[in-house]
Amino acid sequence: MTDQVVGLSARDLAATDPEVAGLLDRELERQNTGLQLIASENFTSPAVMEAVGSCLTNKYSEGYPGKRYYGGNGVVDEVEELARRRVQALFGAEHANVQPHSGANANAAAYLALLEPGDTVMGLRLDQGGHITHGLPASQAGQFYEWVSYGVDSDSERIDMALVARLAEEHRPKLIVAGATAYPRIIDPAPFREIADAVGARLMFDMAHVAGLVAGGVHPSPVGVADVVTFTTHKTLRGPRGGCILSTEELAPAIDRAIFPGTQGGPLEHVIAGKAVAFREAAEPGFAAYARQIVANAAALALALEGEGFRMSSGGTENHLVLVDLRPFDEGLTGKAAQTAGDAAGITFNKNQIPNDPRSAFVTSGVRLGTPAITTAGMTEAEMPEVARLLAWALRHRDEPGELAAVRAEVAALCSAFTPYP
Ligand code: DSN
Repeated sequence: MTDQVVGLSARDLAATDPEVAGLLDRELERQNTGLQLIASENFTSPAVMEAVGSCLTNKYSEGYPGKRYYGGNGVVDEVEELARRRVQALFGAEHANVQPHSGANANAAAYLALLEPGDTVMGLRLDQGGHITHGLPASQAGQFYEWVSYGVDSDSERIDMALVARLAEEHRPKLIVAGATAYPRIIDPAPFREIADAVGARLMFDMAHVAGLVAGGVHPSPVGVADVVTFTTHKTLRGPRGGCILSTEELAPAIDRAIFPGTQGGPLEHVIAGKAVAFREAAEPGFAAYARQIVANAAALALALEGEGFRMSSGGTENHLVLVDLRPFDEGLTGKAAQTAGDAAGITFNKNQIPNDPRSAFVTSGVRLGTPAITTAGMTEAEMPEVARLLAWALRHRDEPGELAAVRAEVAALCSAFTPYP
């Protein structure tokens, strides 16, 4: 092989593209030495990353196993079938589509399969934990469908199921969407099913955040309850970045058509191989223990944060995240300022509105912290008081670079015993 064969001599990234290699090194260092508390992130396994970085990235495979538009897809068909079989077995689903590039794509396709433009859909308010694909006016779904939003009860800050029932009765939606992106409690699919049945609506459950908790048996499964279940593979499920749709057999043709050719072209078979690896990992007995530990860590973190003067929205957590009201800790502290201080201290999380937040989504009075990644790194309840102490220290001294540097050093010391990619 000569250097004239473009690219094939470029086997070593550090030698051929030091600029990109240097950036990857810096990001690896950040992930290894900081506290990764973004609730929707995780550390996937080297086996998953090997599959995602494989030769499957070279292959075009529009269509589905056995029905492709291009040749050469014998192996790819086996990869995709394996991923489908594994995820169906993992969740007990009648049908699976493993091609969605992301959770947003999975949701867009589910809507395309189930709705006509102008149909009425119900979803959780975005400022009370819903996702942008659950009706943000600027989103594609927000423009195509009529959204009616339900919310949380203002005292308990839990989903107000009486309101869901009343709005469903009043608006007769074609589809009810359950699921959230920033909600610290279990979402039980059963009462949503009852309400959907009472008004003749379909039920979709977006379990992007809790797919790993469902796989680990810690949260009730919406599979077999909802008509369609969408999720991402990279959050609590700890796979590669991507999406997936589970459905009844009856809806399978509509779901598959809605992904291809409805909303996507060529699938990312290298990512689908990574999904297959992750589905196998999630079926191993150790994964249930991991899922339990995520939740135990979040509960311990909530207690420790309360001890530092923060308030937990809804009074605590039953899943992988806490939604923290910063105001009792410091009335003047915004989520935006907290996120910036956290970045300087090596503690990564995101600003997030709390229910009935007087501040905008860009400023916020709250932050969202999650435990999937630090649990993968090996932390347990024992480390949570230290995590809370470091966070409170950084936020108390958010305008003092020297103090933030001192927190950064202690964060690195803590993380040196919990390094995801040594
Ligand atoms: N961005 C994801 C989250 O952080 O919840 C949802 O898509």
